[in-house]
Amino acid sequence: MATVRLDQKSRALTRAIPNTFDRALANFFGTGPTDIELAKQQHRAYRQAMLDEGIEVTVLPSDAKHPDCTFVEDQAVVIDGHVLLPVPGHPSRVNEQPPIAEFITRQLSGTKICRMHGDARMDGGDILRLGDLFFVGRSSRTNDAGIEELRDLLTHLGHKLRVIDIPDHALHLTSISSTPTDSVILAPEGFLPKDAFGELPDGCEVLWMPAEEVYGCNTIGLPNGKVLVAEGYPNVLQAVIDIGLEPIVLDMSQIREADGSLTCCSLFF
Ligand code: CIR
Repeated sequence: MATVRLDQKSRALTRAIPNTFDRALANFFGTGPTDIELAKQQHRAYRQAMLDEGIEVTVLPSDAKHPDCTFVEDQAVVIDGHVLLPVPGHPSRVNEQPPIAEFITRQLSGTKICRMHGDARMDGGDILRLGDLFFVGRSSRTNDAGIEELRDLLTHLGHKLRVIDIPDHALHLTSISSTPTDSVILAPEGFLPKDAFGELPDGCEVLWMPAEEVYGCNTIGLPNGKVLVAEGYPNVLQAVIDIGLEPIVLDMSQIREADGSLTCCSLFF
């Protein structure tokens, strides 16, 4: 989940891989998972890696009617303890949300929950946080009305929002970038213009990776100086080591087949 600072990552919600995972949407990184058992194993290893690093991990049951239900990042936006429930940008994913909304509402009781409405559409995977600066992708899943609803919440919380146009050959902003720390953005060459993120606060930087390592640019930085990275992206691996992080490398091959990256599979709250 890319809407929390490092120090806010103590609890993560995940959702098990359904037996229908081979029918997940797949139009970008993959052509569809072929080995559901392996996907489940990879998902277990992902959860275990977070548990091993002291994150409290909850697993919601899967929902066979929704092959993409594992990708919880898209279904709720949690910012500084406030919750925005987006209308997901793909119709097949709209009804994944109720159990996630119910869980988050229970966990953050007393918090005001905002629900997107009307024509607004957004997938949580289009939001990226760098310290207290936010970016949102305008994509095939996130429209201007959705962006304005996010902006209202961020303005209320005193945060700034910058909009980035996502090219047609990418799904979400977090499919092509991440913030392994609160001062570093990893992004691939050739997907976004070099000035896409605008002028960054002092001490912050974008580390540009080779285009062929686009999938590897999605990482999850943890509060203890470790970082989850996908297996198979040597430049990304070296980049996180060079900024002083200790990588934990995970095989994400079957999850990638469904266009899912590391952050897509969790919701920090
Ligand atoms: C989809 O197309 O919606 C899923 N197959 C993948 C969602 C990945 N989520 C993300 O990038 N946040």
